This record gives sequence, structure tokens and C-alpha cells, in this order.
Amino acid sequence: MDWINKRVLVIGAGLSGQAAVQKLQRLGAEVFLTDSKSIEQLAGVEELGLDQVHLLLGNITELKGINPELVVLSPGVSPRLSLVQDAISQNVTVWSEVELAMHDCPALCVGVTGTNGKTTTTSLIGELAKRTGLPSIVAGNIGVALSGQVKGLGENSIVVAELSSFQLEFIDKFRVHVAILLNLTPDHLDRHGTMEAYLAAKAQIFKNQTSTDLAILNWDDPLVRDLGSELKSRVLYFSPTTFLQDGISLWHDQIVYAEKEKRTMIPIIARKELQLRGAHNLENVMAAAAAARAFGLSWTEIAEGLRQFKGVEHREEIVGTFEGILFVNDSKGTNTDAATKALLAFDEPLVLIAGGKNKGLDFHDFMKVVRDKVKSLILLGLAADEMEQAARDEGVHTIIRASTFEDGVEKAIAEAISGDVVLLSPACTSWDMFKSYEERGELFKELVRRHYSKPI
Ligand code: UMA
Repeated sequence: MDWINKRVLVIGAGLSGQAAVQKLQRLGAEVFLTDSKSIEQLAGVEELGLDQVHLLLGNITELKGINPELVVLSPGVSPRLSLVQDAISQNVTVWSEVELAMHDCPALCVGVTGTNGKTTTTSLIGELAKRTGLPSIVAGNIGVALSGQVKGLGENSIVVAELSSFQLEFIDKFRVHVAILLNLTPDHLDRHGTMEAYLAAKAQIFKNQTSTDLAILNWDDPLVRDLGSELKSRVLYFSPTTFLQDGISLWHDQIVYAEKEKRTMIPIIARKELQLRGAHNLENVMAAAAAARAFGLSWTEIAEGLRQFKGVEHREEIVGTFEGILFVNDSKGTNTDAATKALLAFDEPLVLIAGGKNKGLDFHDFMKVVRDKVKSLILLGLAADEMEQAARDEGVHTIIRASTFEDGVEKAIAEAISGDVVLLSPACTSWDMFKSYEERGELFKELVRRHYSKPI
């Protein structure tokens, strides 16, 4: 494509929009950027060097005066936006930012989508990709815009992309050579409207696959499984619950890869050797192993990578074992769903630290799980009263209130004995006490380490 002086409008000036503008500027296009926010609210935009004609802030509703040949959307921008509608009605090409990123990138692309587990799976594949010795990057919905990362990557390199339904909605030629769909449960319905539309957006990941490409699908999710018969690419299923004669599944607590035609079953790794816990992580591990095999690692190399992977920081992250007590940082568990998953990942007696700022969720169903799994519940933060009430309603036995975060960690340590797990999984945001869940998780780790480094 000839980019020189091509008029391109980028909508949204966040991470994706800014990376898209920089890429387009490098290509020689004439770039316009618009955002509903003001310049004071947009960090980094001034450094893009756009003049007043090209930086259009505020409520721009039509393309008149801009006349772009191409519109690039940030993922958070809904297609219902009048500006986007205007582009569609005028037959102007609309691309998502990932389309622009990958448009001229010859690297092998491994894409991960699904409702849950994307970040863990993407990170794990990223770690496995490093073991190939080839140049590789990890980007996308994981928090780093793809457009800013793929520069200079050649054919013999690997892009590992976490892809959201938002990013996939407006792809054109973007080809994901190894595409993973982990699972599908209701999410983002405010944007997509129906489950069908949400599934259709996710299924775009397979849109440009050919017969030499690979689709990795979750056998246990009926919506995902059924997609397999419609795809042009080779399909590989994984399942932590059903033994698969063709695919990756469990055989006597061993993750195995079976090929019916060859009548082979290759053991990959024993479940107990993994540091990641929980059934949901088994899905992530199986999908990642399948992807790594596709980019050429041996099963032995894959097993080594899986064995060493500790997970994503702040998500069921193992802090360490001190005096027989395992400490786990799940500060990223900012809603009841995520915190429930963390609780279910452990068979040991649990001391749970929860609370913070409620996102408007009801805690009763969560407290039913707490009642069954947790021996002591430590509550703190703004939501503590509300959580305590729900805990009492659901019959949680031991509820301990903490006055500060530090106090909560000390009380949790005092409650735990050897063989227990102390889990920080707040089911709330951190914003009543911290800037971010990262800051909360860092403090948790520091307090635990500091406690055990003290001379007794
Ligand atoms: N904006 C408008 N008009 C609109 C909507 C947004 O002008 O109608 C502007 C906003 O004022 C803002 C900018 O667009 O300045 C934000 O764009 P964005 O929401 O696309 O955010 P980015 O900073 O570009 O971040 C995006 C992803 N965000 C979303 O999908 C909402 C990030 O995923 C991703 O990491 C990043 O690109 C880099 O690829 C975050 C996310 O929450 C983590 N994803 C959702 C999820 O995981 O559930 C999908």
C-alpha cells in the first residue's frame, strides 16, 4: 500500500491511538487524531507533534473536512459512534488498530482470545517463544499496543498477541497463523449487544486463516467446540476434563498429546509439576503448549517452560512459602468472579484477605464460596461492612476485621499455620487505599517478605 500523504483518521488517543499515529507517521501518511477528551486529559498526545488541523479534540461527529481514505479505531471506540457510522456510510475503509499493526508485519502471529485466561496464556506463550531463540514480542490487549511493538520484525520472528473482541471487530487481512479461543462466557454485552455478536467478534480471529494455519480450541466449551467444524484451518482441541484421542488432555494427571492416526500419546508434563494452580489454568497451559508446538519447540522444551512459569504478576502469583505457609498474591482479583476462581484453585485451608472498593457487585454468591473454602476471612477497606454483612448472611465462620492493609496482612499471618495458604484476592478494586492493584500487590509481597526476614 502506498502510504505517502494518505489521509488517515485515528479515533481514540489512548495507548492504541498514539501507537497507531506514530506508525502512520513513520509510513509517511497524513494523520488526523481525534478524541472526545481535552488535551489536559490526554497524556502523551502533545509529543506526537500534531498541529491544530490534525488534532481534533472534543465532540467531532462527521468526517466532513477530514476526508480520510482510512479510519483506524482504538479498541474502546464503539462502531456505533457517529463518526464511525459516517465512515461506514461513505464506504471509507475502517480498520482496528491491530490490523494497522500487522498489515506489513511478516512475523508468525500467535493470537489469544477468549473471555478469561487471555493474559496468563499470552504471557506463557511469550515465555515459550523466547525459548525458540527467535526475536519475539508480546503485545495487544495485555496493555501494550501492537502498533508500537512490531517494528523491524522479520519473517523469522514471533508476535504473541492478546486479542480482545473489540480489537478483532474491524480486522481486514490480519492473519493469525496460530489462533487460540479459550472460552466464551457473557462479557462486554453492552458493546456487542448479544452473545451471538460477541462470539462473531471473537471468531474473527480465524477469519484469514488458511489450511496451513492452526486453530486451538477448548473442547469443554460447547460454543467454542462447535466452531471447529466451520474453520478452514487445522483444528486442535484441548480439554482438562475429557480424554481426547486427538488433542491435548489429561491422562492420569499427566498432560498428554494424543494423535489418533499415528496411535501415539506423548506425555508432556505431570499436572503437579506446574506452578499454576486451578482447573482454569490447566486450560491456559494446554492451549499454550499447543501453540508452542506449532512454532517448533520440542515437547521437552515446552515442558521445561511450563514447569518454570510462575504466572502473571498479581494474578495468583506465588510469593513464596514461609514456615510452611504458601503466600499468594492475587491483587488483580478485583471482582467476585476472579476472586472465586482464585479460591477454587486451592485445596489447602485458606486464609483470605479481601476488601477494598466495591465495583457495585453483590457479595452473597462469593461468600458462599468463601464459606466452603476459607478458614479465616480477613476484611478491610471501604467495602468491609458490606462484605461482612454478606459473609454473615451466608454463614462464613471466622471473620476478622483489619484497620489497615498492613494490619490485615499481619492478622492473616497470625491466623495461618503450616500447610495453609494465605491468599490476597480482594474481590474489590484497590482505589480506596492505593493507586492501582499493582501497588497493593507489591505492598503485600513486601510485607510478607519483611515479616519473615525479621529475626525471631
Ligand atoms: N475514546 C473516544 N471516543 C470513544 C471512546 C473512546 O474518544 O467513543 C477515547 C478515550 O477518550 C480515550 C481513548 O479513546 O482517550 C481510549 O482508547 P481505548 O479505550 O481503546 O484505550 P487504549 O488506551 O487504546 O487501550 C486499549 C485497550 N483498551 C480497551 O480495549 C478498552 C487496552 O485493553 C489495551 O491494553 C491497549 O489498547 C493496548 O492494546 C484494556 C482493556 O480493558 C486492558 N481491555 C478490555 C478487557 O480486557 O476487558 C477489552
